[in-house]
Amino acid sequence: MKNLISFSLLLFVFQISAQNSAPYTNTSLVHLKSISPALEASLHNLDATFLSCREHQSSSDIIVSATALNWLNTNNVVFETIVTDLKQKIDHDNAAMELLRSEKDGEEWYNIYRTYSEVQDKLVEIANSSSIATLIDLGDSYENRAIKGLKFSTGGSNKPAVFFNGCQHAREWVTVMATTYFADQLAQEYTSDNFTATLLDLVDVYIVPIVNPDGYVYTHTTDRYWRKNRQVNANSSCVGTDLNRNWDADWNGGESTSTSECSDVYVGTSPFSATEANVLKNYMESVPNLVGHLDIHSYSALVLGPWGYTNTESPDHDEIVSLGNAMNDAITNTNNYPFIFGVGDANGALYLASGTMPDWSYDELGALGYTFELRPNSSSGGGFELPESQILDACAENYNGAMEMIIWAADVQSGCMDATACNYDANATVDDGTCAELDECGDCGGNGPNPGYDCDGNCVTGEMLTIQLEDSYGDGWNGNTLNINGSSLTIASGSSSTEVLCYDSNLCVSVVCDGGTWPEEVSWTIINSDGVELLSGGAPFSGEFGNCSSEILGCTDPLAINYNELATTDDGSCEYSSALDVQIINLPIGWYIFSTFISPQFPAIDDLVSSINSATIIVKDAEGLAYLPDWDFNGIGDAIDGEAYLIKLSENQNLSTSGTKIIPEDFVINLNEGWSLLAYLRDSPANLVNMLATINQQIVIVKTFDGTAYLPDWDYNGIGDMTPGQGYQIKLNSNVSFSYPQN
Ligand code: 0X9
Ligand code: ZN
Repeated sequence: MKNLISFSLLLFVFQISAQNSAPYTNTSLVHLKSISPALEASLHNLDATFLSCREHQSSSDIIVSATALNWLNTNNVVFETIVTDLKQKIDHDNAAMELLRSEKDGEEWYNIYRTYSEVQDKLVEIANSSSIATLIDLGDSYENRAIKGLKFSTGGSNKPAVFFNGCQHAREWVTVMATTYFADQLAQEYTSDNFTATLLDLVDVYIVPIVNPDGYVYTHTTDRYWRKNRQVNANSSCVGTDLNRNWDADWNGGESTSTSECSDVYVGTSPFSATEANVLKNYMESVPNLVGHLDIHSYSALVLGPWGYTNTESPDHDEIVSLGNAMNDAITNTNNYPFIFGVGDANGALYLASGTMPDWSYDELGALGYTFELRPNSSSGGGFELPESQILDACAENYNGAMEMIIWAADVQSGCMDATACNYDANATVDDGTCAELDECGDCGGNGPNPGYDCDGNCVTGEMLTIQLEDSYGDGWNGNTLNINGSSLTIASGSSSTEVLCYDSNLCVSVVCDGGTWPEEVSWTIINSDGVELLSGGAPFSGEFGNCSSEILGCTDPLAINYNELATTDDGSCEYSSALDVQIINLPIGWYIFSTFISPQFPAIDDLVSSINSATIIVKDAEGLAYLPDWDFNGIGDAIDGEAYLIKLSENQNLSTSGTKIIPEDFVINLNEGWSLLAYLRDSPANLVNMLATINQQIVIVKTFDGTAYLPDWDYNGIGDMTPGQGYQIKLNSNVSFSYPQN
């Protein structure tokens, strides 16, 4: 409740301070499966904002007003609504992040998206904590904010250098987190990881998380989906230049560009007319021996090599493809989140673009210039608002991809250098920590055969699964895969496919389905050889079937004497006692002290009194520990044989206890000096003086629940007989051990 109150309070406070959702009042985010040039033009006329850059020709993520939404409906355009109320979603995300903003220790810093000023603080913190990181100030933005970064260098000259930057596009928040994380990790691993230390001794690394600070601040304060910088345009009320169209590489070349100041891809008045592009250009030109550049964007899950303005292959094509694939594999293998590598329009995965930054670093500086488009791959995966829970995944993917560029620049042969390992690489000059051993099937680094199979791929269990895969749109699974028992299944094209797999029904089989676009079209069913459906689902999915609950065998019948309440499967071992001993105890309303001559079959106090639960207010033991049925609280645990208990009832009750009779002459009762509760363990009444004769010298007083007493010093027995079912208070002048006479 407290959290709810503070959450709504924060929502309220934050709405006053941040208005980045305001432009999205009454807008929705929709997803179009196919879009013709005519439809695109109509949507532009309706002021729709296009977001995604992947599969641009065949699909689009678009922000639409209520009017545009109506228009789509009345014109029978097929679309899917991803976010109904975009303003509400942005407000909600903002408020959720505010709750965590003060938590900044270690990886916590990466749990939410951070502001410009938080990132500046982090850069200072990293520089202060690392012997090889220096804070660099590249220059000021149009609105005079510092464009800062970190340089990692161990000194020396003529080393190759690589340059990484995020956030040319203001709304691509995850790129700020990923580049900062990259710097943070390099600083830490320089001291903790030999491989990273070796690389950083060979290569100078520059990292600039926010190259568009004005735009970034604007996405926090005013407009969550702002893309360009915040430079005023002469003769236009529209603000901003697309920094990634303002570089002098096919500048204004017509591929995904516009000369309209109001466009999101406005090229500016000339190359480097945008203050920030000019600051970056000057700094990068001053870096000696720059061999690689990585411009980090989101979203679409792509690795793009030069050129971006033409599909013509560049002179360094082979090397570009080799490094591009290495980076793409490293990213994809991090969390099995598939990225696609390509040059130009990446085989139609997106569009060509003129005037981009990496094409300039390639054409003008001779550095291999790449673009990353980080997670997600689609708007249904969160678009620019990748869920905060995935920030660290995206950071780890970017880290592994970017590391490949450093490895390439270091020009080392990295690999396993342990000659006894199955993946020993005699040419390796740096050990990268990947050394592995042979598994039982002789596979290097493998995990043995999949359950159900032998090493030759034969199905040794003979148990088969049929898996039916469906795609509702009929165009294949668009990169999604169903991973089950070591096999990765998909539909390459068309609407359905059936596969057969071996498995072992004695084991738990995990099932994961994800990894592609259009997950909402995916469905599948897993059926065993008896035709029983074991599991079905869509994408994304994570689950399991088979023998998954850890099974405990035993007797599951509560009436049996060997009942095991932890057992999940009955193994036929239950044993029943032909005649349970039973004692009925008459309990009066109000307080009473009771005891039993039975060792109960179910000794837990709550089980023992379960039949009179509704009338039971409290049960207490001699130490004052309590069982409170109304609170379902048992502080006593099990009733102990030979002990008496206090009980308070709201009405008279008969308590039935069943189990085995205690043999009184064999049962030793130990009582301490002072007050105790005393049980009576015989099955018939008998005079108290006779019953307690063996400890008579040590008794100060014996009392019943209602105050009747036995006082040996006065030779007074007000109690008379001890009665089965009753308990007594007893005060002793020393510790005693005794047993009752036999029944
Ligand atoms: O349009 C861009 O600047 C980039 N996409 S984004 O969604 N982040 O805006 C893509 C640049 C295109 N690059 C190549 N085609 N190589
Ligand atoms: Zn971008």
